[in-house]
Amino acid sequence: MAFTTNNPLIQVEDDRTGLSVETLKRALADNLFYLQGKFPGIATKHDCYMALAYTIRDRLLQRWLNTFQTYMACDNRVVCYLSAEYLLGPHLGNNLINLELYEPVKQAVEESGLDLQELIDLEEEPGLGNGGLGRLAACFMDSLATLEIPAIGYGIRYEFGIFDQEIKDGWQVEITDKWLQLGNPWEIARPEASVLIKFGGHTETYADDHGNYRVRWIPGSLVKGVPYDTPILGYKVSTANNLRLWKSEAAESFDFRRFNLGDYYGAVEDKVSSENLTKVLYPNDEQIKGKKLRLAQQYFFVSCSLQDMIRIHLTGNPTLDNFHEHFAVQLNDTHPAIGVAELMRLLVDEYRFDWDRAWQITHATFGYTNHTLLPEALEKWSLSLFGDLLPRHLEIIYEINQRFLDQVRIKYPQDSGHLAQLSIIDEAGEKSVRMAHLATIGSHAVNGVAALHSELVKETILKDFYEIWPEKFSNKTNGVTPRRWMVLSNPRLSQLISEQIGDTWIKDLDQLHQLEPYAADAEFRQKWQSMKRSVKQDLANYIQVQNELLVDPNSLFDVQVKRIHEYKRQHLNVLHVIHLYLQLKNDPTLEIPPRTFIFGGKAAPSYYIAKLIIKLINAVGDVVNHDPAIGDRLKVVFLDDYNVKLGQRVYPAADLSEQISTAGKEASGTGNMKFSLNGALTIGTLDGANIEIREEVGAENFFLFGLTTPEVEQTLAQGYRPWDYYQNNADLKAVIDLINSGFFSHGDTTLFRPLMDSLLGHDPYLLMADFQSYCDCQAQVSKAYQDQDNWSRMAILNVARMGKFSSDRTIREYAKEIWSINPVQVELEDLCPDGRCLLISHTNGAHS
Ligand code: NBG
Repeated sequence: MAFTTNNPLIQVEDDRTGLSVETLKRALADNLFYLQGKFPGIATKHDCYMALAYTIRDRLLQRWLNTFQTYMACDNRVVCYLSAEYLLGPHLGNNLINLELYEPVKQAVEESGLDLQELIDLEEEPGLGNGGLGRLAACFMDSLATLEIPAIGYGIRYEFGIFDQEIKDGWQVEITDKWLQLGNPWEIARPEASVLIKFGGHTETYADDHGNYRVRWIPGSLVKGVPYDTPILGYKVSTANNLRLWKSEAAESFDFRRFNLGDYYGAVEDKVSSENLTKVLYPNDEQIKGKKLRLAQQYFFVSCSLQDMIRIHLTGNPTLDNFHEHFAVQLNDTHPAIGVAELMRLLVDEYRFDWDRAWQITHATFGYTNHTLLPEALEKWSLSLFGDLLPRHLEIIYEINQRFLDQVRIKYPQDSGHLAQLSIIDEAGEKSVRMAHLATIGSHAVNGVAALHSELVKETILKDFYEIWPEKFSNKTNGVTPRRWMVLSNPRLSQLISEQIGDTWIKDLDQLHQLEPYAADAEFRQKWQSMKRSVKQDLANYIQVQNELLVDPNSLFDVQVKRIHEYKRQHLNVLHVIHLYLQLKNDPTLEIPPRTFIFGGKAAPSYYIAKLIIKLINAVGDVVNHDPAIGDRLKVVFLDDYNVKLGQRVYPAADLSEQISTAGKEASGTGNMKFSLNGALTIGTLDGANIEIREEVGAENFFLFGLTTPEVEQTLAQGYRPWDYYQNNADLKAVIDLINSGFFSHGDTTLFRPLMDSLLGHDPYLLMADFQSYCDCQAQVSKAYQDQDNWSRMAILNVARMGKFSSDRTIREYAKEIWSINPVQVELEDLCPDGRCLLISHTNGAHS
């Protein structure tokens, strides 16, 4: 943006918006001085990162405010994505890509004597999520903005995100994640938009002015929700949507009444307990039963968000009667499902709607996405805990349930079995509220996240609901954003692709199809191989520094990075490593390509078996990596603290992607997509989105093994006996016996017993049943890797055929089929026409 000074010959760029290298350099120095309070001589690298981040944020603000303005001016629908988790990853690099500013900024930074990559690497990522679910929310925010769809992301501003992982003596150690310690330049607090949230207490009935029966909630305590906003910019568009995360604070920063009574500590305690609400993200796979704080977090952010939507709605509408026309609210799993009861409460108690109209509005507003079938992950809250925290919501849920079950009775007059199956209240054992039932009943649309998973949702956990409302159910296969997961993380690959087919694929991933013919082009395959080699060298360098281990970039990089969980079967991978190790020990002349096994992932702090799997990986690595008879033929690496940043290093360098969950257990997976989009081949089961990936890339370019979902069910139903597999398979027996002998644990024969006993005893995830098929398939992988030319041909075909898995495609489907929402173009217009703040020119006319 340029404005003219008194001298019409001189064009001066505004320091806060200008895009030339000179202006960027000036802005950097300016921000270092005025925002960080430093000059180059005393500034730390982190100060320089902050100055650069503010420089980029300044260039986002115009778009962000234009986006607000545009949405206020038009009465288009807005989608509100409610998610307890956003695993965003660092902002700086991504914003440079989306603003198309990478090159000029790189130059400006270099000319200022700094290194752009070094500054990018300094950013502490906001780890406000556990894994796939939170990362999906982040990819969705990127796609929503890129597709110019009006959207607000709502969530929680955890002070401590997912813990940092260190590996000590092979064990996981958790360190608190202090991501806010050095400040967060990407957010702006909006205390003026704070809201109050009630908890506990009791309810009373009364008759209103018209003699109607009403309920009033007298809370036991109040907490204030303060919004912190972060712009989420789309790629090559002016749309910057808002991510609004709520922080809890004491309603009064000090309880003066108590203070005056001399109860100083009581007053402080209130403040502390209010602030605790958004202190920490709960790791998943953790028993959440009885964790009242978790339910309080969920209610807190959902109520803040709904109140915020209502405020926005009422600025342009006289009543809430058309709320559902203005907002489509998507529930990311059941974590925000309390929203159904909360919107009913707001409409009925606070805005005095009659029940039926309130229900129509609520039902038309919500959509619910299910992300897991694992019984232990399905949220249930005991009635007593629920009633203590949210007494009014419990009454509302009873009323919703009553009315719903009345309909069920009419449909199935003879059958009380259905009532118990469908009820929101689970009467078996300690009575509890089933959040998935509340979400399903309160939403007009319910979806799973991959084709198989959506079918299983209909056949298993929500079967009885599907019978009543088949039209409510659909599938929306997950996707990932190519901006972060290709352009940003793999510039070498992206450049190679763009040289061949132009760069339209970045916004229209189906264009990757144009690469297909090049798979048959020997010259292109050569280029591909040398590109891959240098990407692998980068990771090898990282491993050398981090793990003090030399790995050969020509070896097959066999990678499994994801949360550690028994159903994901990292231990099946380890069994194969040991099997290969034994093979090589027994026959040193064996011709197999050298492999580097790379693992990464966090285990929930209280999930003992998952932590033992980490220990096993490291213990096997310790032996294998130092066995001179093995040399460079096998290496095992555990990368600590797997997060978005590390993912960006790892996916590009993989040759083989391990997607080996027990069939039927992984709802979708999204890592599987990132690998394949970066040219790794997959070894996988017919689970989650693997099935669709295989369909797209072709069965001949995918390494398939293992039981199918129906075979898994059948095997278990027939009385599965893992011990028999152990007894009857000499290779498997040798592997298990070696672990049990203490070979990997300095002679300690008890260390890995719990894990081995579980495998031989009941093996709920059928490792024993899938072992042989997995090893056979891995042998095919080894064979295929020996033909490098053909391997690269398959890799190119993988990339060329992965267009379906862009989150842009996923979001288009949600927008059309669930949200009925259209894009709105944001025009970049100058809010400060003379290049200075309007307020100044209005008040003193200094810039006429
Ligand atoms: C996870 C599934 C993954 C899926 C992501 C995103 C939860 C509850 N579910 O398979 O395990 O890819 O959600 O949909 O975290």
